[in-house]
Amino acid sequence: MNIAKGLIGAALLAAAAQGAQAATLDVVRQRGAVACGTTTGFAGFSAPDAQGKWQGLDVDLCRAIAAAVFGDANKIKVVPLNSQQRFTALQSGEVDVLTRNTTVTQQRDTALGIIHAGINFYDGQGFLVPKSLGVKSAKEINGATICLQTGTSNENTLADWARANNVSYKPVVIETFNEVVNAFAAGRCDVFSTDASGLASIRISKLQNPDDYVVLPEIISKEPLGPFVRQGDDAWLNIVRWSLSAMIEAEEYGVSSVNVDEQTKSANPNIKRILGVTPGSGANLGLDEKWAYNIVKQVGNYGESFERNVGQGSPLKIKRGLNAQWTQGGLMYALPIR
Ligand SMILES: N[C@@H](CCC(=O)N[C@@H](CS)C(=O)NCC(=O)O)C(=O)O
Repeated sequence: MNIAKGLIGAALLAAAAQGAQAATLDVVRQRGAVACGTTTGFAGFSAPDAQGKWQGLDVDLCRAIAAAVFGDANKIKVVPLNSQQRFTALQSGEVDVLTRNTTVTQQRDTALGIIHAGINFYDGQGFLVPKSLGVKSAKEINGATICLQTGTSNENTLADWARANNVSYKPVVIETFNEVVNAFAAGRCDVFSTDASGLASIRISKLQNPDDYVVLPEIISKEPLGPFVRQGDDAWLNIVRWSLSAMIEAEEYGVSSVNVDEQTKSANPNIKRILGVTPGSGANLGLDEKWAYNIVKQVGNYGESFERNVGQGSPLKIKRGLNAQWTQGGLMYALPIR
């Protein structure tokens, strides 16, 4: 009787242990790399360069997490995912974090077993059209065929907007990014609709003659883009959230990859805490006290990453706009490291 009970107890324990997820930080350390889900190639945010090295604002966030965890921003494993595949890849443990132009919505943040860890790009949905269409405003696209990618929030947002504005359209929904872009380039649809950042990227990096296309002035939604992790691992959620916040706060205090060593001598108590000169924040995260120093030194602050990848130092030339610091009229407001 007792033996039988013991056996059942052991079986239950084993089943519980199998069901429980190992701590993500342990998995990451064991692997020796942070596995980040990115796009399959979306210039400025996550795409391989001519040497095959992944670059972009979202890749920088992945590198920042690696710098925080390992003191080495190169310890990343990039897992390219199309829009449809991304949530399953995170849920199943194939990736530790999604660093991939993903809009935070209430449904995604609650019902999918995943949770966001901050916002690294404030965006909104828009429209890209060939100039030859002769359309100046979204209100003139009645009756158009519109290209969209499967598994994006863009499908529903467009449907809502069209209904509210009495616009009729024919959706052409395609699963992979390259195919949907090719369909648009080949004229199989009149309009491409996705996040404005996506439209800027497609126009510059995917279309033969960018000047033949124009992004219409209307932005029809809020698309706050940010990293996602699995629910139920708060320690890992904190590491991702604070890695992003450290990049943003470093910019606020003028700490950059160029001056970070000099800044370790700063008398400013905020800078001393960010750079681990005054210890505490590293221990709080279970990381080295130089976690944020390593991020800034190896990846740069948020502004550096923005300008290099999508801003004035890049072909996209996206303006800071909503992504400027709160001190400059934008929405980037880092949680204080203290
Ligand atoms: N922010 C929207 C759209 C994000 C999205 O997946 N956009 C597409 C079109 S720009 C994309 O990144 N595709 C790249 C890929 O599938 O590799 C969302 O979260 O649903």
